[in-house]
Amino acid sequence: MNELATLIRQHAKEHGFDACYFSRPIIKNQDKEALNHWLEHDYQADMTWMSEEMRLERRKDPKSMLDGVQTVICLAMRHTPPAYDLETAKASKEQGIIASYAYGLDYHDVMKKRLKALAHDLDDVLGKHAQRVYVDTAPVLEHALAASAGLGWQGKHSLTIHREHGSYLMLGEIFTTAYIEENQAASQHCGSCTACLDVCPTRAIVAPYVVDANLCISYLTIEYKGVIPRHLRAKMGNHIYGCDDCQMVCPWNRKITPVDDLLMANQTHIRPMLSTLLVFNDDDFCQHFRKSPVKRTGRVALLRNVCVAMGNSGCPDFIPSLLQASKADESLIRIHAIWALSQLINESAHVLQQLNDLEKDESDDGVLQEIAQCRQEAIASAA
Ligand code: B12
Ligand code: SF4
Ligand code: SF4
Repeated sequence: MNELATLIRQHAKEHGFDACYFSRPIIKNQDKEALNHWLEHDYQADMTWMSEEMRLERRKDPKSMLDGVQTVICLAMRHTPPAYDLETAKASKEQGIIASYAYGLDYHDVMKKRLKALAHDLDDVLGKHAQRVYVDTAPVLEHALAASAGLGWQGKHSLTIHREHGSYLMLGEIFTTAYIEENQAASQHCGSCTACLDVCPTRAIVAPYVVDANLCISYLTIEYKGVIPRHLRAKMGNHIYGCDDCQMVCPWNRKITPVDDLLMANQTHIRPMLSTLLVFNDDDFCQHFRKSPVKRTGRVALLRNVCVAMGNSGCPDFIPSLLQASKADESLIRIHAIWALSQLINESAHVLQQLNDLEKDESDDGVLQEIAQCRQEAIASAA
């Protein structure tokens, strides 16, 4: 590697980045075609911004993001890996699972600040040049650029894997008009492994490298704000915010070293008690998840997820708090609380009685529909 690249890497390290690689601002044709294919199948679900023409064109052409851009500096920052193994997490059913990237501060804020500070330092190193920093939300095909830069290859779960650091990483980029010699593109190291495809609870990895967001628990619990499709609820287990399952089984995450987590993992966000979350009002929620990415999802969607996790818990102790939640102001919470109750109450006759009681005071179409479906199921299971 040349002197300039070495110097930039040193600066990147000082700003807390664990990996720093360089690419030309070009997306390969096969990546453009794969993105088209993904959108044609509606794998983006409700994230309609992904198929907006202008944003799509920009995603396929990094040169459209900054006039005269010559180099994309691809950076990665590690975060604390999941603080438990898959079996333990799934077995402690009174607790919810939060994805490890969300244990601490919101990476968008932390990384953007660090990218800007690094970019500022690079002004001295690169001389007169223009630059822009991006993390996550911009129309940038981050995996494809990271792979071209040699930062890591795209695993079959679709995430970027660094040979040494694994995949518990967040990605960010600095686009610059300065020319920095590019690294060699990353090579593939998944081999014949299919562990991530096999473990995915909802079979969201519909083919190697292709994730259907409609089925992905990460999408359902974070991005999606509607009623969780009934056939997916039981498969969500106790995941209440995001999902790391496909990364937890990956052999490339087995040997990672301890991380100096700049997102500052917060112990109270690691597998919180479901019963504590379900009674959160707006103030409790905002205070508890201040500066956390969970805040972006909002209280109502989080409580929806908590109800689903309670429904999957097999713990009848949750019934009183779910009965309370089935009278919440928000119909989204009521719908999922009613479903959860129907999963936890053993006797069909008792379920039917609760449903009749709830129906009396209900006027929302969505909730009435849920009651009708739960009733049908209770009758079928009694027969
Ligand atoms: C939309 C989005 C999602 C969606 C869709 C995910 C997806 N796989 O597309 C949802 C909400 C489901 C999601 C979930 C998660 N996300 Co997300 N997400 C994004 C976002 C904003 C865009 C991704 C995108 O463009 N998808 C569209 C598809 C078509 O793109 P793609 O997956 O890169 O597709 C490529 C492959 O299909 C490939 N391909 C197709 N066929 C073949 C064949 C071969 C042989 C090869 C090699 C490649 C290949 O070509 C395509 C184009 O390059 C990026 C940030 C960004 N701006 O890029 C973050 C990002 C990918 N997410 C991230 C994270 C952390 C997650 C979660 C782990 C969070 C969690 N713990 O819950 C999960 C993981 C779920 C998963 N297995 O993907 C990180 C990933 C970090 C890393 N190590 O890679 C990113 C990069 C954000 C960031 N800045 O750090 N995410
Ligand atoms: S994040 Fe979870 S649901 Fe999504 S692809 Fe990975 S294992 Fe499947
Ligand atoms: S689990 Fe196996 S197939 Fe999936 S990304 Fe890791 S190495 Fe590749």
